[in-house]
This record gives sequence, structure tokens and C-alpha cells, in this order.
Amino acid sequence: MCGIFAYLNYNVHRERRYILELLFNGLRRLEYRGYDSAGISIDSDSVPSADLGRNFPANSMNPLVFRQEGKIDQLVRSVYEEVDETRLDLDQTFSVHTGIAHTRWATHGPPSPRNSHPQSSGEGNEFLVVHNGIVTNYVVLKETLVRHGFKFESETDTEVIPKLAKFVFDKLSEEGGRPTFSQVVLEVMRQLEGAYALIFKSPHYPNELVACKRGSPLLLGLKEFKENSDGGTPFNDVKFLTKTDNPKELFLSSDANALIEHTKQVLVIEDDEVVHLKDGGISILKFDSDNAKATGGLPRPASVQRALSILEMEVEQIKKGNYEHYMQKEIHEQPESLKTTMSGRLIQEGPGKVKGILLGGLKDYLKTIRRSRRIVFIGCGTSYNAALAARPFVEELSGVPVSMEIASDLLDRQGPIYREDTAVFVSQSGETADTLLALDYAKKNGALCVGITNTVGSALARNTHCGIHINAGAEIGVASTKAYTSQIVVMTMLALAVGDDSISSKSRREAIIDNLFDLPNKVREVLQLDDEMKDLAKLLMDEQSLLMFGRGYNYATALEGALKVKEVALMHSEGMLAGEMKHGPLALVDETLPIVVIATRDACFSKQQSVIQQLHARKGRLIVMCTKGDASVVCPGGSCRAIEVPAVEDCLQPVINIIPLQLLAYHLTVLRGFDVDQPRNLAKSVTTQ
Ligand code: G6Q
Ligand code: GLU
Repeated sequence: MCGIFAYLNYNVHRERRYILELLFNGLRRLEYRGYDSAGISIDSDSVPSADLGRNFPANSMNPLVFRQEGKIDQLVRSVYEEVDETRLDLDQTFSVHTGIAHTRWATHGPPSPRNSHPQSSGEGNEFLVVHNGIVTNYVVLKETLVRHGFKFESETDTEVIPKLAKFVFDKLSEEGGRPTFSQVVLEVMRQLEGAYALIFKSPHYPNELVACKRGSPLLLGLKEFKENSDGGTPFNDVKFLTKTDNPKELFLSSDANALIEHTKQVLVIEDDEVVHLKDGGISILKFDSDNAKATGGLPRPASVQRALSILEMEVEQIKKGNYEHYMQKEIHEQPESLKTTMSGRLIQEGPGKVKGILLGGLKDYLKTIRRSRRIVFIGCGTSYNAALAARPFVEELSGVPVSMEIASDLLDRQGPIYREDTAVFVSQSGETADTLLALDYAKKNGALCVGITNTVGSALARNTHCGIHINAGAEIGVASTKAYTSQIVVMTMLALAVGDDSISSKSRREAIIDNLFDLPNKVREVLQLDDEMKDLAKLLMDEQSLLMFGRGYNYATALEGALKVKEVALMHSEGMLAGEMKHGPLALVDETLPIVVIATRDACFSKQQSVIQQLHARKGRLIVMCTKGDASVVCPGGSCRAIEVPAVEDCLQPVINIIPLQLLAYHLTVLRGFDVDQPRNLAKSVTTQ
């Protein structure tokens, strides 16, 4: 949800037009996270007003603020209209400049230009802030600031932050010394409660930026040039953040997607770190709340040395290529994404020899997992469904009982989690607030916490005891597709690794490993159903509702297929356990309501056949997903429509079965004319509770 982005060019000449476009592009890259309004701030060509009664530094420029409700293109249009009206010189060149940008996903106050960010300290924009997250104590702070004469213009919680910054700045300045920008921010942090990633810009500190975070994600990207000329060769081997006068460009962003086209050298900013960008240097200070509270005065930050890491992604991952939509691209790239997920982790030492699984991030913990009293899978939405799909196999191979928890429900109930439990957290983004809060909860209760995520450096990856990256590559469509199949495969590999010591399951394990090797080919095969699913979508596009029945391994497929249809095609759809059909849902069945029944060959096949018969007996309008060659078995005499899919081992069948349903949801969305990649009201990273 929401994105923040900033760009600082140092000793690199950039025109205002270039800076604007770079900020807009940064926002476009963050667009997929979900937002309802956007804004930016850059410098004008006038100096700050003397009426403010302040001594602004000589090189200080008035910040310009542009904010709009709606899509980024609306912001872009309004910025250029204002530029035309005010005759702002787009060709003006800056050798050093700071710009900040924001996409907002409203939590406090409806989407509107006034509630958009950057939020301001007031007249003269002495402090500007872009914020991702929620300030939980904003009411108290606001009351105090109002008592001190501050006038609030927005309904946001965020507005207290720039106003507090100005209050702190004024107070510290009156007390004698001129605080540094980071001192102001550290003092603001001391008073803020909640979750946030923040970037500050101020004409009191021209060409400086300060960023900090607690809870919400934030990355720093660095591009340093060798030659003292614009666009010289970048250094690709900077390891540590040392202050140099080398020309450089610095970026701050909520995620790597907005950085990758500029640089691969990044730093994942940790909670309570304050990053100060100034004069070509990057200093990182650690906020110590205990210290701040104990002394009651200004926090005494310790400076931190951090090494840069290299982003392991390519620019192509964030481009649509030849596809119309990211969701379409991500569905079709599943043969490759699954290959990457398994790469280096499946071992097969020669034909007929040792077969096994190597999960580097987990190997020291396998014994503990085997000995645990219970494995608890915890996640939300699609990630929960992926865990549900893997559950039967994890139970089978580990011999440990597996229970399922939707993160928010676990927290609502304060459900039991014990020291002897292994809690497995599944999250594509690794930033989902509910999942992260459940992680805190499980940690406090002493469970071993394992993370399964697609996002290297995410809060989930950093805060679990151990884990596995799914390595599915950037997933930009809000509807999760390739991450789902990769998550299932990772959990299957987890089960194989945990059950590795059992002799009785050896042949089963080996058969599954063989199937895993061949899985990308089978996925390629099932993707050929694309046109067939498009035809089916044409048939269903005007329906009000769609039911999906599954059981066993494919109960999750029914839930996930229905979730895809409702979230992107905006059509009511329910996934149901076929065993529960007779206990209620059967009342809905008539000759008009379309029902998808998943009846591929596994231990539940004969039960699903009787479900089909019972639905037929009520003249149900059936679409049956079955194993290749079974169409005449499940739909005798063409009594229903069949979707034939290739057969794989039962525990991997959900990976195959979900793909036609992903394609169906995609085509339904296009035909019904809805936004595929950014469905109404949804966000990719759900960073608020
Ligand atoms: C599904 C959605 C959504 C998502 C959850 C959990 O298509 O993307 O259901 O799976 O919001 O997100 P994470 O997997 O990032 O925790
Ligand atoms: N809570 C802030 C607001 O509503 C920030 C929301 C966001 O993360 O975009 O303005």
C-alpha cells in the first residue's frame, strides 16, 4: 500500500524536466502497490520568503508542492499545466537537488489533493513529509500542536509529522544551537507512535534529505560515477557507504521496483535507522528509544556502518514485455518462475542415484522442525491458500500435525502458540501487516518462526529465525499468480526436507522430486488452455456468481480460483469444500448458476464423482476440471463442460489446477472491462491492519 520515493542528484547536472520525469517514473513503478492519490515536491527558482522571519541558508530554494487525487497521469497533467501557468523553467539545471514523491493509500481522510502527500508544516513549506503507514498517537500530537498555534489543513494523521518537525526545529533553534536535519527527525521520531517510513525535505536544509522508518519498508539506492562528468561510468563495486565527492545519484524507495532501472546497489534500511543524505555523504544513525526516554532529552544516536547489497533482479522483470498486462505476463512466466524457485535446491546425483532437497536457509533447523509438537501455517489471502494446498503433504511427510491460521484471526483470538511449535509465515511481499504482527506474537510465545517470502530484505525475511525465499521474481499484478505456485513448490520442498530421514517414504519422495524436475514442462502444457479459458470466459462474463468446489489437495485450488475471480473480475465467486456441499450450498444449485468442480485423479476422485452426480441430479450447470483423458468419465455424453489438465503427483496437482482458473479470471476481467493489474480498492502490499 502506498509508495514513497525520493531522488537526490549530487555533482550530476540534471534539468528540472529530467528530475520531474524521474520522480513520475518512480511513482509509476510503485503504482502496483495500490494508491488513490499522488504528489511530489521539487525546488522552485525562487528563494524562500523573508516574511517567514527566518534566516534560510543562502542556497535555499522554495519547495514546490503538487498533489492530486486519482492516477499518476492526472498528477502529471496537473503538474505540467501548473508549470505552463507559472512559466517554471523546465530547462533549468541543478548540480544538486532533492525531490520527493508519494502515492497515497488513504487511511485517515478521503483521497483529495489536500490529504495527499507531501504534507506540509504550513506556510513556506518549511518541512515537507511523505509517509507510508499510520501514526497512532496523532490525535494527542495534533491537540498539542494546535495549542501551540498550528493550523491543520488536512484530515490525515501524517500532517502532525511536518508540523512537529517545525515545532522541534523552532524550539531547538530558540534554545541556541541550530539542530542538524537528522537531529530534528530523531526528536520527531521520539514522539511518534505507529508504523511509518518517512522522507523529509526542508528549505532549512537545502539539498539534504532525511529518511527513517519503523515498520514500513524503505530502501536506499546508490549510483556513484567514476568520472566527474554527467552520465560517466557508474561504479558497480561500491561496498560501503563512505562520503565522497564523486558525482552520484541517490534514491529512496518503498521497494526495489523503483530502483532497479537506476542501480542494483542498495541498502535495506532497518527499523529505527535514520538516513541523512548530505553533501555527497550518507550517514546512518540508529534511534535508541530507551536511551531517549532515559535521558528525557535529545536522543543520542549511534552512527551505524552498513554494507550495500546487490539487487538480484533484472529490469525486464518490472516491464510488461509483449504482454498486455502484468497479471497475464506473470501467469505465462510460471514455467520459468518455478524453475528459478527450484534452482539449486533439487539434488539428483546421476540417474537412479541420490535424490534430495537442499534448503540452505533451513538446514540447521530441520531437526527442531521435526521435533516440534505442531507446525502452524500463518498467512493471508493467496499466501494462506498456498499453505492450505501444501498442508496435506507436509502432514504426510513430516508426521507433525499442521494447523492453519489466517494471521488476522490468530491475532483477534490471541490463539495459542507454544514454544514447541514451528510457526511458518507465508507472504509474497514479506510486508503484510497482519502477518508481521502475527510473527511478533509467535516470537513472543517462543515458537520457532520460519519465513517463506518472495522479497529479499523484507521485514518477514529479516525477522524470522530462518526461512526460504521463493525466488519467483518481481510480482507486479496485484492478483498473486506466480508467487502462489512457487509458494506451494517451496512448501513441498520443505516437506521433502523435513521428511528426509524417513525410510518408509523414500520412494514417494523420489517420485515427487522427479515430478518437480518436470513440473515446468507440465505448466507449459496447461498454459495451452489459454484460448479455451478465453472461450469459457466469454460464456461466463455476464454471470453474477460462480461457485468452485474442491476437496483434499484441491480445496485450496477452489478457494484460490474463486479469490482470483472475485478480486480481478469483480464477480462474486466462492470456493467451497465439496464435502460440505450437502450441508448447505446445495440449496443454491439450479440450471443457471455456473459451478466449477475440481475432480482430477487423486484419493478423493471417487468422492468427487459422486458430487458431480448429485449436482447433475439437480440440473447443475457444471464445468469439471479433470485429468487429461477423463472428460468422458466426468461428463458422460457431454453432460457438462470439461477442462482437461495434465496429471502430476497428487501433492503437485494444485500447481497445475490453479492455472486454468488464473487464466479464466484474467480473461473474465479483460472482457468485463476492469483493471487487471490494479483491481478496485486493492493494494499489493497490505501494510496496514
Ligand atoms: C491475492 C492478493 C492477496 C495477498 C494477501 C497477502 O491475489 O495478492 O490475497 O495474497 O494480501 O499478501 P502477501 O502474500 O504479500 O502477504
Ligand atoms: N496514513 C497516511 C494517510 O492517510 C498515509 C497513508 C499511506 O500510507 O499512503 O495519509
